[in-house]
Amino acid sequence: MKIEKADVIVTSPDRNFVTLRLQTDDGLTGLGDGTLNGRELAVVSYLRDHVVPLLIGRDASRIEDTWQFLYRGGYWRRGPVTMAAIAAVDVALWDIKGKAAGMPLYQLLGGACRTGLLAYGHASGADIAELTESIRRHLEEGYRAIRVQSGVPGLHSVYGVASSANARTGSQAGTDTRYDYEPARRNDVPVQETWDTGAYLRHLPSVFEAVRAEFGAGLPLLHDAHHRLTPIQAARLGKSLEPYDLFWLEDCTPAENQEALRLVRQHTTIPLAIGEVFNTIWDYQVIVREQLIDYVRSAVTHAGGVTHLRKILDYAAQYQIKSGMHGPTDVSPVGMAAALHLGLAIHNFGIQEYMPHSERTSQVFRQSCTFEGGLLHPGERPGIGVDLDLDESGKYPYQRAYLPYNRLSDGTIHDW
Ligand code: KDG
Ligand code: MG
Repeated sequence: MKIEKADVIVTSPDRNFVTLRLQTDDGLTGLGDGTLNGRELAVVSYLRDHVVPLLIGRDASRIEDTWQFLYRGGYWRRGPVTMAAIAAVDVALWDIKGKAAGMPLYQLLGGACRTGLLAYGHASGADIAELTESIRRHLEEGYRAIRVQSGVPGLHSVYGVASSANARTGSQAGTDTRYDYEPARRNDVPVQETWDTGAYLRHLPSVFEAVRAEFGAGLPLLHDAHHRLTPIQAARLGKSLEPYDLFWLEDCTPAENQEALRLVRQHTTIPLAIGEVFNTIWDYQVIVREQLIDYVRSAVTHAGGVTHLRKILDYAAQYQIKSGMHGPTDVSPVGMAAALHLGLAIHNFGIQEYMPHSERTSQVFRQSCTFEGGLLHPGERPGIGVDLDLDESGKYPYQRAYLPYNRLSDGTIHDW
């Protein structure tokens, strides 16, 4: 089972995706996701110029060996570009192995530990009325856990909050516009937003108070602070949100400063999730060992694939830390499928982020996963269960796109 062909496919059905497609000499194909939002072409070059030439002729069944070869052999280890490229190869090889065995990937990983994966959806609103409507709509769609993001009085727009009434009313013209903040905005330069931490800290507790009053005590609620707080601000936020019993507070401090979480932990019992920008087990070494977090946020796509993320999650399991894999729409259906197989097979699954892809994306990537009763399932097809329609993907060329960035009112650039 030798790798005979390797293609890097870039397509933009409402947003950019980077997919590696491997083909073996016995006719099997495998797909891997290497999408890095806003820096996609760096991974394309890494794969096309440096990795693909090494793959041709390799034994497709040797997944761990190929992982180690790409990680150690490259000398320059870690980093989001490298680890997304390695993830793409890793998942494509797992896809091939599943097809060769005639089994869905989760079976190769040990079989299902549960019937489905609890998913959380993204509700948002510029004010409480809009947020309430958005939560209601997600509940109607079957979500049983909700991420709550809110506008802040005095700020024109806030990342994670859908920005227009139109954007909150659902699918139109084949494109799901609910999450208008999420397909990175297509501009030649990134959109600038204004941020005010004080206003945010004063406002947020009243948002959760209103949501709890409306939806009761039982609904799991999550919140993402997008790395914007200092350690002491994060500690204060955690304390002020404790009465509202959050499932987690995500990315409360900048991810580089792992020791910051010690201070947050000293002051609050709010569960902490971090790691969507981490890409190796080394990024988790201190915070897992010292039990400074409760959920690992890395995606299969950004943390070296199924092979490496499984090692991170097994390490975390020794400390009762669970998975909370990153699942925005910039993780492609291929990356998402791999996450669902892994989540089904590990014991320490916690929750899965789930933002449905647009209709166009789903026409390019034919998926077998299901979402029923608030639970995701990757399906029973051999491998990861996703097909790429090459004719469809060819209709959508790459479009330059950037995430927005923040400045304070005095012009200082702030954490994203
Ligand atoms: O590429 C960045 C997005 O994936 C990010 O905005 C999503 O913070 C995010 C989340 O929790 O989904
Ligand atoms: Mg996040």
